[in-house]
This record gives sequence, structure tokens and C-alpha cells, in this order.
Amino acid sequence: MPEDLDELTAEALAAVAQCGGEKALEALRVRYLGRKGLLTARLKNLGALPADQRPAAGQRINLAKSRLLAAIDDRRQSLERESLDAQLREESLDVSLPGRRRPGGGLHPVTLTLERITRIFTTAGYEVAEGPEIEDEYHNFEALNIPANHPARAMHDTFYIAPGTVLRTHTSPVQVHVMERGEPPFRMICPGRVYRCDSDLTHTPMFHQVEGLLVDREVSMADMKGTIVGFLRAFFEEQVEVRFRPSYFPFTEPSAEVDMSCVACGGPAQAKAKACRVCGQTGWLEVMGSGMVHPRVLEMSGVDPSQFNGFAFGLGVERLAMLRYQVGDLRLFFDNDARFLSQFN
Ligand code: 2NL
Repeated sequence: MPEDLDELTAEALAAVAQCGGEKALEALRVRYLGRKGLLTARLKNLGALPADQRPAAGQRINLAKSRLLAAIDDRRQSLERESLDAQLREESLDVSLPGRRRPGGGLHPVTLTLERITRIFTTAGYEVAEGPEIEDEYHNFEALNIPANHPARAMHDTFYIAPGTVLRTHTSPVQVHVMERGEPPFRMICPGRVYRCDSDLTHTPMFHQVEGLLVDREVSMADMKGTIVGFLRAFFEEQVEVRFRPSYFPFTEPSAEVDMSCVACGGPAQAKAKACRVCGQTGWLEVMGSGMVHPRVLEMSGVDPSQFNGFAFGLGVERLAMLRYQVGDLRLFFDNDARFLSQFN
């Protein structure tokens, strides 16, 4: 350590000038200007000098101290500025960059299908009626001519949530409510969720149904056939062939199963040659149930069956969605896998 004050000051100033960080700078301040610092010690030692030399020597030391202090402050400021500049460079934000694109959402294929079906019927003058998913047994069964001992009421098909209370197994009870409250003629479709205690490859405990009901004077089965054929051709945008096969439902008489020529292979003429798996090589697809409303069903809901009659039909929305969008597995509708769903945007 230099004896000479000028040399000591020069050494201190050089150290400050080269100092690379705020911590090291503080260490330098303590080393030279702290209570036990090298320059501070010189002031303390003034007493060892002859009295006449003390003022001049004191002045020189104080001058050296204030020069060093000013140099340290300068250096601190430039270090702070450097680190701020570095931080700003690091965290720079280009506000002119394009924004990050958020992939657009879309409607679920079942919703799209429900809307498509609804659109076709409202265009033809039908009203949309909705009702509760929790129903009393009367509206879900009795009013539809399904007596207490009917197999459709067995525990394995119906979710009973309280005595006399069920999750609706079809949307027909909505139509019953509308008939009870209003006066014919009626033209309505009832879309919605329905529940059945059933779960395997082709059944889910909740699915969607659309039922249709038309009640008026002198309604014929030809009216029903024309309505259903018109609907299927509008829905599939194809001149599909339709056949009505005798069937049975407690709430319609006569009843018919509706088959449509297969949209995958083109129908019975091609099904075998194409080894069609969609229709099992029959060329026909079962797409809905239908029939003329049973007079007892009309009567129970307050509609006079001697004056009015009608037709009704019911279809499964997932099934129509699978056929229209060529979806091979029912469960895809319920997995909510974005890779599947995004294909319908
Ligand atoms: C099917 C069969 C059908 C009905 C539903 C109905 C409703 C009332 C009166 C009479 Cl209020 N009928 N609905 C009629 C025939 C068939 O659905 O297989 N659905 C998937």
C-alpha cells in the first residue's frame, strides 16, 4: 500500500474506474472511505503530525476523499444505467409483431345436427317445443299408452331418480305437455337430451332425440310419408330412397320403422358389391320410428280423437350425425377430444 496520498488516491480511482459491479464498488467504498478505511485512517493519524502541518495535510486528505466519493457515485450511476439498459434490451417487446392466433371454437357435431334438423322443420312450419329432463312417470309412460307392466319401464332401461320420477327416456312427454295445454292443430318438434340405463359400443346413457308430432283433421299416413321423405332428402342433400316397415310402438297405430337407402354405398343395388359395412350389405339404414298417433294418446291429453288425428316420429340425433359426417364410433361424440371436434368447424 502506497505511503504517498496521491499514489493511494490514484490507485483507488483506478480501481473504481475498472470496477464491474455494484457490490464490488461498495466494497471499494468501504475499503477506502469506511470507518476503518485507508483514507479515513490517514485523517485519524493527523495527530501524529506537527501542529503546523495538520491543516494542510487534513485539507489534502479531505480533497482526496471527496474526489474518490464523487468517482464512486459516478461509477455507481453508470453501472445502474448499464444494468437497466441490459434489462431493457433483454425484455424488449416488439409491439408491431402480429398477435398470437387463438384457434376458433366451433359447435359440437351433435349440436350442428340438432340445429340442422330443427331448421328443416321450422322452415316447414313446425314449432320447437322444449321441456324438463326430469319427468313424472305419467308423462313419460302412462300418457303414451305405456302401461305399468310394459318392458320399456323395466329398471334396466329407465333411470328412476325418486318414486314416480324419472329421467325422460324420450322427448314425447314434451309433446304431451303441449297437447294438454293447447288446442289442435299442433305441428311441433321436440329436440333434447334423453336418458336410458344402457351403455355399450352403440348406446350411451344420455343421447339426443328429436320427436315430431302433427295433429290436425284428416291427417293421412301419406302426409306422414311425404313429411319424412322430404325431411330425409333435405337432411342428407341426396335423393335417398325410403321404405316404411311395419313395426310396433305403444303410442302409435299403425307404426312403422323408417329405412333409408345407404348413404355410404348408395343402396341395395350396390351394397354387396361394395361389401358395405355401414349398412351390413343390406343397402338399407334404419333411421327413425314413426306412426299414426294412437287415439288413446290423443284422448289422454285432451284431444278429441273423433275430430283429430295425427302422425308422430322419433329419431336419434347421434345416429343421424354419424351417417351425415361419416363418424364410425358413437363414443367420439362424448370424448370431447379437440382433434375430433375441430374437424367440424
Ligand atoms: C324411435 C321411435 C317414435 C313417436 C316416437 C310419439 C309422440 C307422441 C305420440 C305418439 Cl306425443 N308418438 N312419438 C312415435 C313413433 C316413433 O320414436 O325409434 N325413436 C328413436
